[in-house]
Amino acid sequence: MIRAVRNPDPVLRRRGNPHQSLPRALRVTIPLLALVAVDGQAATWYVDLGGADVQFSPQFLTIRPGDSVTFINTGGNHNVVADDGSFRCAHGCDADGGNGNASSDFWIATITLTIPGTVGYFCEPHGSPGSGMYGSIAVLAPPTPRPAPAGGMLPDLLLGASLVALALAYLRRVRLR
Ligand SMILES: [Cu+2]
Repeated sequence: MIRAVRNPDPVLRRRGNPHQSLPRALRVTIPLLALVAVDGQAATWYVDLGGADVQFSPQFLTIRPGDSVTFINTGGNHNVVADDGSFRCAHGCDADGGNGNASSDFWIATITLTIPGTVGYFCEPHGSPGSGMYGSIAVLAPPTPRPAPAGGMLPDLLLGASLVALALAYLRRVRLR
């Protein structure tokens, strides 16, 4: 018996046409679930361009360092360009040997962000940094271990000893009355 098993690997899942094979809700939910279930493992996020609205959707994303964002042109002449010039993509990205010129073809481009901070981006034909067809990706700082309280256990021990001494002094005074 052959059973169809859905491959949970986001890299393999991107093969073929993810826009047709994955409903919008799943494309959002799967990375979210992956993020919750496999803490610390990189996730893939999806951003649609164009289609019925000349905008990025979702317009604002918050991801973890090492996560990937896949932009999918759903219709119209678009590209995606970082405000700081760190990427310019459409049929692939300029820096990776692709062509970031705006195109009305169906195209998919994936970037991976590792440095914490916020990266703004826009579509050259329809926007500029912070206006028109634009968006941003906030990359969270990696979680840091909570620092131990200053002085370690000593303040707690001193406080405890003081309370015991006070209690003993009180008891002695009560007994002497
Ligand atoms: Cu556009």
